[in-house]
Order: sequence, then structure tokens, then C-alpha cells
Amino acid sequence: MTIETDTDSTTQIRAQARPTNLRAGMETLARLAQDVARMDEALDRLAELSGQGGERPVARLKEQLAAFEPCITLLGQVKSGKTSLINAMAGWADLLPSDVNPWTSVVTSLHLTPASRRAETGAKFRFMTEAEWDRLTTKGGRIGELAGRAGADGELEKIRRQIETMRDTSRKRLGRHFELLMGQEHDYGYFDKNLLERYICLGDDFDGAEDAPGDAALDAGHKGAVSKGGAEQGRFADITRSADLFLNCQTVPFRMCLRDTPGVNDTFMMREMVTINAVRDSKLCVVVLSAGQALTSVDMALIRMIANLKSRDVVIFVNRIDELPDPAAQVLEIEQSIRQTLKDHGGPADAEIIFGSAYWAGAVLNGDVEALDAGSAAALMEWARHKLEASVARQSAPNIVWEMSGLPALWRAVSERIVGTLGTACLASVARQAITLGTSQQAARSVVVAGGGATSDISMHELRAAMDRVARDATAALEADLDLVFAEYRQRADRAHETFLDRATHALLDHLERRGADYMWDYDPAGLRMLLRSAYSVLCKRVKATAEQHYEAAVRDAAGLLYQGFGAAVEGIQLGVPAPPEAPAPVALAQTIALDFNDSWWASWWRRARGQKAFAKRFRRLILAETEDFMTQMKEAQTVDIRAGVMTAMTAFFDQQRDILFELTSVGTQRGADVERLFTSEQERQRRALLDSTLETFERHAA
Ligand SMILES: Nc1nc2c(ncn2[C@@H]2O[C@H](COP(=O)(O)OP(=O)(O)O)[C@@H](O)[C@H]2O)c(=O)[nH]1
Ligand SMILES: [Mg+2]
Repeated sequence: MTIETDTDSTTQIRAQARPTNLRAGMETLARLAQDVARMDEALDRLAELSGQGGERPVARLKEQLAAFEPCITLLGQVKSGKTSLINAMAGWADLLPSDVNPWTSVVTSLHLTPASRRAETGAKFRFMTEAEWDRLTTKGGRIGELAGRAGADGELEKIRRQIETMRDTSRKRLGRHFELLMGQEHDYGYFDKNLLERYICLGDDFDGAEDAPGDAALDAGHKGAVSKGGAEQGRFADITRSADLFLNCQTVPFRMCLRDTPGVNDTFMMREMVTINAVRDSKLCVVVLSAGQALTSVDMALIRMIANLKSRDVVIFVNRIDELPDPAAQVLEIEQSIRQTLKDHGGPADAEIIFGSAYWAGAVLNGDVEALDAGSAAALMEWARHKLEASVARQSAPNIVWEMSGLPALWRAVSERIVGTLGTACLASVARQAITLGTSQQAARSVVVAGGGATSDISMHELRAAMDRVARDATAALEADLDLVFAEYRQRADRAHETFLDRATHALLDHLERRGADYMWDYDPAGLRMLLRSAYSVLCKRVKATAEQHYEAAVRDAAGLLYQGFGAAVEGIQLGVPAPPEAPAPVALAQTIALDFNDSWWASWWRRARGQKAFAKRFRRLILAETEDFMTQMKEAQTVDIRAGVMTAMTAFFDQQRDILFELTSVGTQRGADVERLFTSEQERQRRALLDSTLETFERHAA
């Protein structure tokens, strides 16, 4: 990242070193940008045509459209190059500090806005809440909890020491502000290297701590990176929870959010929880793997995470192919091994896999493809010979390297998914509501022409009250049915849990009988996850069916009420049935539980417990305790969003009904001169033609 934000590094690059294909792969995204812009214009026209009272509901739709920001979460192995890849995607090789101490548990969201000049326009940092910090520091996170339960005292002692070090260092760094900062947010109108280092990179003093957490991951790379900030570096990093960075970007044709996660496999499982939450609320994931060690058994936590995603929601990017001696031959093996691993774990075995190198992409962006080191250049030549199509071969060196870096292929995959799932759904939702508004305006005119106001005995006031009642009843009925569906799901999940405990205990007894207690035994919790996954999938289907049924009923009731009030004049109103929101992937299932470790603490528990009479009972209790938090995650956290999504769509529907009703019932008050105007038909005819053509735009996207 350049400190002087107004110098654009691309302009410093010699002309022949400048790539011209940075937007390759983003074509579908560019079309989405056009569609959204057209819809926005159509909404403006709709607002103009609707006159007084009609702007507010249209403004609401414009807001909904403007709030649409597709989010892509990157997750993967530590040091696989997630941050480097995000930088390459943002078209700015040194944007986020890569190689930061991977112990931070910060989720960094980079919000990109298309612009002709790049600029860092804002930053928001959120700190952990007191409760989060407490859980981490008093119990040692989940790993501490489970080490404690298992009686692995040595293990627990070590974790305690690590935590004390962390707590002391943080307090020293933050002094008396420490408590005050908990749960707070810091906002800036810019960001730069120093600011980021203060909030998301851990300070150097951690490298000195002997027993620093995640030893293996704490790699030498970071030590040299002392910034000018010096003592300031990492000042807030251990309590920072999330960072939102806002960037004007020259390459992307549509706004989006790229989310960098801290990865999994950490000592405290803090990062795992953080990553799970990030994945849960984003529909599209890019899994970044290192070509040198794509998905080995140390990545179980990651594998579990991917296994719970659908193949259309995930793209696998195998990075660092520049380090392979013979990429052309090796990628085939790597791809096969990844697919096999995914298949073995019931994951999306047909997920799209892309090979590339963030390092090559960075070289292109920095204008120094000629300075690639020898090994990397050789790999590049090899890969290019294997991959290159004739059309690309004639291009400039930077263009070829960019193509080989895999970024265009990644963009193609990501763009298609953004457009195909999220974009289409968003446009359809806005379009359907816009059609309802447009047709109801038309109806409002007919009401005036037909004599205005409510045709029946019901007064306007009564009509509005009746609509409120319909809304209240419909909402309550939906709530009640959802309660039932969720209760049923919880029962099913509990049953699955019971079944698993029984099976595990039986297996243990069986083991004791056949081999005796001297042989250590462990039990794979995959069965529990499978049972829960199927319970969750049943839940999602039921929720969808319930939502659809209630949405349809709500539309029927609302339409009935309008008809009762205004008769045939409102028959033309097309009330759109809301689409139930997509349920989030059951990523909480990926959460590491005690049974996933068969290492030291388990061995120590086994040694201590095996001689005892009630071995099996103790075992059952242990497993019950170990899976408790996991079950809570699956039963509560995972379902909160589902309910909120379903209810929000219902609320939005009735908000719109109130708008329509407001419009229909207020026409009565604008009679007289206005009615005269309505009848001066040339003007009316033009208006109508304009409205029809506006509605066409919406109809194209409503299906
Ligand atoms: N050779 C090579 N190194 C890479 C590549 N991508 C990232 N790196 C380096 O790997 C280290 C870790 O990268 P980083 O982006 O911080 O990884 P993260 O932990 O996944 O975010 C840094 O030194 C990067 O420069 C790549 O494609 N090839
Ligand atoms: Mg990183």
C-alpha cells in the first residue's frame, strides 16, 4: 500500500509493463452492473410517475437495491495466500499487509466500490465484547474448556500460561483504556498501512514470548516487518474483532465485499468460531489452498468447513503453483487428491477448482514480471506452455502472466456465481415489488375514475385498521408455525445426539470387551455430523414450505381486503409473493469438538479413566459435555438467521401493503381538480405508456 494515497502505482509502471486484461473474467459482473443501473433508473421513473405519496415506497426499493453488496469470503490454510489473493483481486498488490502474524482473529472485510481512481475512503474497526474476551481469557477458549474437562492438566497449564501472556501484553499495550474499548468501534475516513498495523497486526513483542500460541504458525516472516509505527503496531490487534475497509477500486465493475478470514486450526479455536460466523453469513466462499500441501490431514477443520458447503457456493483456488517444479503435471494429481478428499468427507466433490499464483498476479500489478525469480519464471513458462490458448499467446507478457496467475479464471467463476445466485435473486425481488407498486398506482387512478374512495361501506380508516389486523394475524400465524418447525428440528437434533451417544458408548464397550483397556480407542464423530446435517436439511425444507404457504396466504388475505374495499378497480394490482430467503449453510457443523482430537489430552483421559468401573458412563458424560456447545451452536446460533430472514420478508410485504392502501385511500382526498386532470386524456395516455414501458423493465427480471 502506498502511504501517499493520491499516487497511483499503475501510472508509475512503464507503459509496456501495464496489463490490459485486468478485467478479464468480470464480463458477467459488468452485465449485472448494467442491469442494476437500469433497474435503478426504472425506479426513478416509477417514482416520477407515482406523484405524491408514491415516492416513499419506491425509495425503499431503491435502498434495497443499493444495499445489495455480494460478499465473497476467503478461507483456507494459514499462509496459503488468502490476503495476497484478496490484494490481487482488488488490483492492488500491497493493499492489505500479508504475512501478518496469523494469530489474530480479525475478520477483514474489504468493500470495493467501482471508481475511476482508487482511494481508501474509510475504515471501521470493532473490538471484542467483554463476554467474548472473558470467554477467551478466563476459560482459554473452547480448547481450554475441553482440556479442563478431560483433566489434561499439563495441556491446560500450558494454555493458561499462553493466555496470561496474552492478557498481560494486551493490558500493557492498552493500559487503562482496556476496559473502555471493549465492545467499541473506531471509525476513520481513510486507512493506510500504519492504521491497519495498529488494528490488525500483532506487535513484535509477541515474537519474544516463548510459548506464544500457535507456535508453528508464528513464523519468522513477520519479524522483519517492523513498521514506522514501531510501538504502535498491533496496539489494538488482540482485541480487534473485525475490520471493515472501504476502497474505491478501478477494476471491479460492481460493488462487492471481499472478506478475509483468519483461518482455522488455532490453539484457542477463537479463529475457528470467527471464521464459521463469517462463512455462515456469506453465500459464496473461495477456499484458498497452498499447491504444495493441498488439503492434508492437518486440515480437517477446513475440510469439515468445505464439506458443509454446496458446490455452487464454493470455488477452490489452489495458490502458489509458482512453487511447483512441474506445474503442468502436478496440478492433475493435486486436483484428483482434492476431489478424493472432498468425496471421502461427503463434501462438494464437483466444486470448481482453479490453479494460480497470487505471487504472479502481484508481480503483474507491480509492473515487474521481468523480475520474477528464476524458479518461478521456469514454472510460469511450463504452466503457460500447458495452458495457453493461441489467442492469449500473442498478447503482451504482463497480460499472459495475469492470465496464468489464475485471476481471470477466478473472476469468471466468482462473477458467474454472484450473478447467478445473488444478483438474479436481488433483481427479482426488487422487480416484483416494483410491479406491485406500479400496478397499484394504476389501480389508484381507476379508483378515482370509478368514483373514488372505498366502494363498500368500509371507511378508509377501517380499511387501514383491517390491513393492520391482517398483518398482525399473518405474522403471528407464521411465528407459531415456525416455532413448531424449529421445535421439531431441535427434537430431531437431540435424538440424533442421543443416538450418537448410544452408538459411541456401545462401540467403547465393544472395544473394551474385544481388545481391553490397554489399547487406546477413539471414535469418529462424523456420524453425529451426518445425522445433524440431515436434520438441518429437513429443517430448511420445512421452513421454506412453511414460509411459502404463509406468504401466499398473506397475499390472498391482503388482496381480498383490497377487493373488499375497492372492488373491480383494484383487480389489476399484481401482488408479488415474496420468495423465502435461502438458508445459510450448516457451517456450525464444522466446529471442532473434543472427539476430533485423538491426541494428548484424550490419551491422558483414557489413562486416568480406564481402570474405573463406571468407565462407559463417564465416557458418555464426557462426550455429552464435549458436544454440548456444538449442539447449542446447531440448535440456536444456526437457526436465528433463518427465522429473521423469513420474518423480514413478511414484514416487508405488509409494509408495502400499507403503502398501497395509503395510496388507494388518499385518492379520495385529491378529487376535484385532480380528477379533472386525470380525465384530460392525452396527458394520461402518455403517462400510461411510460408506466407500461417502465413495468416492462421490471417484468424482465421478475421471473
Ligand atoms: N511463492 C508464492 N508465495 C505466495 C503466494 N501467495 C502468497 N505468498 C506468500 O506467502 C506468505 C503468506 O501470504 P498471506 O497472503 O499472508 O497468506 P494468508 O495467511 O493466507 O493470508 C507471504 O509471504 C506471501 O508473500 C504465491 O502465489 N506464491
Ligand atoms: Mg492473511
